[in-house]
Amino acid sequence: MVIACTRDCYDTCIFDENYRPLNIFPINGFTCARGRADLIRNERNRVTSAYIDGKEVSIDEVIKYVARLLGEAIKKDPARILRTDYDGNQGLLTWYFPDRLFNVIGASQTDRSICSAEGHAAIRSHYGTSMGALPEDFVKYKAAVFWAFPASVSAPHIWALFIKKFKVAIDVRFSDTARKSDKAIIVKPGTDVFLALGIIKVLIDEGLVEGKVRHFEKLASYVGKFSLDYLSRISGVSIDDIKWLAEFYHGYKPLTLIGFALGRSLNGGDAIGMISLIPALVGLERGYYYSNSLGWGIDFDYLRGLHMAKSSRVIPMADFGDYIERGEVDIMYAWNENPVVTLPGGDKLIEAVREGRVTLIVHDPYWSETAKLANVVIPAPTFLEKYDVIYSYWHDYLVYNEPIKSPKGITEVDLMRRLAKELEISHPLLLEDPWKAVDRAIRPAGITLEELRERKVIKIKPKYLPTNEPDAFPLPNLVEPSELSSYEIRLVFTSHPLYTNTQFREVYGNLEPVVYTHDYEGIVVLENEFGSVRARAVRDDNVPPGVALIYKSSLIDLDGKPINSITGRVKGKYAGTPLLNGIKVRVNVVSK
Ligand SMILES: Nc1nc2c(c(=O)[nH]1)N[C@H]1C(S)=C(S)[C@@H](COP(=O)(O)OP(=O)(O)OC[C@H]3O[C@@H](n4cnc5c(=O)[nH]c(N)nc54)[C@H](O)[C@@H]3O)O[C@H]1N2
Ligand SMILES: Nc1nc2c(c(=O)[nH]1)N[C@H]1C(S)=C(S)[C@@H](COP(=O)(O)OP(=O)(O)OC[C@H]3O[C@@H](n4cnc5c(=O)[nH]c(N)nc54)[C@H](O)[C@@H]3O)O[C@H]1N2
Ligand code: SF4
Ligand SMILES: [Mo]
Repeated sequence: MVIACTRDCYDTCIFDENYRPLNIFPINGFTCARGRADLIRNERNRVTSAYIDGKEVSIDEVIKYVARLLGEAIKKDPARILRTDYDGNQGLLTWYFPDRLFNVIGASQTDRSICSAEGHAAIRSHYGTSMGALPEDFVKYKAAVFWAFPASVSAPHIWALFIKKFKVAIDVRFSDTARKSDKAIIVKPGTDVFLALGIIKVLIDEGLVEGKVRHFEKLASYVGKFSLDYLSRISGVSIDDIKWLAEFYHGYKPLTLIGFALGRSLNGGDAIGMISLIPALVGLERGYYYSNSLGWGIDFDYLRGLHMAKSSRVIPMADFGDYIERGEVDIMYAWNENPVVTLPGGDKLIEAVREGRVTLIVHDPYWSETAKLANVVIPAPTFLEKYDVIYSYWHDYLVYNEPIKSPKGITEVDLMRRLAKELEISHPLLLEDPWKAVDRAIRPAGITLEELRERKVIKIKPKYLPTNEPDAFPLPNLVEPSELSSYEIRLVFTSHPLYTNTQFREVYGNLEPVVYTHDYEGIVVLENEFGSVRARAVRDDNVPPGVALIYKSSLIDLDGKPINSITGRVKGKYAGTPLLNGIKVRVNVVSK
């Protein structure tokens, strides 16, 4: 029996029945601070009963109540029901399959753009697939470039494979990864595309191109328009360092690892697209890694039932708060996500629920901020308490998870099916056996459910062939970041080693909202056109002037307000990903 950690994490550790990490490549018998604390966490801060307006009720009662709410709303206008979900648990049955109910009733959805969508779309626009190197390929490289990828924190098993190799980190600050690398290149927020173009320019001008990219002539004539001087000035990277990087690429042929966080920055999609071409130019095939999730062939659309039913409306996550504020949503149903904290404009959801404009229904194992706010709370079992099938966005194992703890609450699949029954909806999507659907969804990956149940962990054969025709070679639409006036800084966010997004505070406590900067100290108000939040500024020499760093696990300000009150609205060009990294704010020091 095995169990994979289902959290939103590159590594997807696999454990034995005693919850010891398996000693197989690339898990290699170790885990992180969260993996070590999962059994303890499982007993804390749990939602153990259902609640309606704060009153404890049975699961049967809550199902009847929610079905009635949904039923009335469907009659009025199903598009005014917004279901929202993200990757609190990456299981095929926990995250994907339950979506069928909401597609069948024609509810609204978010565009699920917040994390990796921008880069997937950008890389696919060049290669037709975003599938990159596998862990097995990683170990063949003698060097690596960690580009906006603080992997020593955000992906400990990826980092471990490069401990003894030559590493370059490209970041806007001296991250732990940058400090542990052999060379750190500090770029100005949102200007990586200028740096990438600089590297491409040197490769072309100095005759260092050895490989092919589609439409090479178009690319060459495009980069020919820029002087190295200009690209250096905008990116803040010296001409010497740009040349060094180009020669390093040519000489060392490193693997390029591109962090998701880049997709949430200015010019993010274009930066990822251009960066992904650099390995090809020096003759490396699949010489990059971003996310492999779309390369396994798993039919996520089938699981969600998109072959038969679709949402009536897609709400961009970047505009989440605005839709709520404009009164476009009456009922919000959230699972596997903590949107009060993690979505732009979460403050608008708090206001709307408190004023009775939105009825919030939450299905979660833990008392998240969203669960605490909700009108209706339904307990969910954790990944240690239910059967599921788990894939990784890095390694190539598919895992059959079996419970090692007795369940608290009702699974996502059971809840969806019981709601459908109560609503008297007998759509074939909702009648299909969930395991049959899983079997169908994993067959294109060359695996049957029967085999997986027997062997528990199976390697998937990746599909490198383009899944879509690459578009007409997209060239960047460069946006130069605006100048900072005095008291203005650019906020960036990063992972904390003890938490996954908002998870794990039941073990490691609440993180104070601290903003690490070069210049400020004391209690500060961070303000922009969307509002203001209060945090504690701490001086940090690893953060250059003009930049401010916040851990993405401390997104509640000193007054209990989501820091995401001041993010959003600006969307990425490829997938609409909200601009989070590099947003400009004014700093006002209010006390020491
Ligand atoms: N300002 C700012 N905002 C950000 C980011 C940033 O860098 N800066 N990062 C963004 C990114 S990259 C991401 S991915 C998002 C993450 O945003 P979320 O997905 O909202 O983050 P999590 O904290 O992982 O929340 C997941 C929720 O799922 C619940 N959960 C866990 N397991 C299960 C389960 O089995 N079933 C159910 N029903 N629920 C479960 C957890 O208890 C938790 O409440 O945040 C985004 N928001
Ligand atoms: N321990 C831990 N691991 C995690 C998570 C976690 O919460 N905790 N979250 C998981 C999730 S949901 C995700 S999406 C991934 C995210 O993991 P990564 O994509 O690896 O990145 P982040 O941790 O978000 O950190 C973003 C980095 O980008 C830098 N940065 C910001 N703006 C720019 C820019 O314009 N250019 C460059 N070059 N750098 C920039 C920041 O300084 C920071 O170092 O990690 C996953 N792994
Ligand atoms: S959070 Fe990541 S590194 Fe930690 S146990 Fe889970 S998969 Fe492994
Ligand atoms: Mo993410």
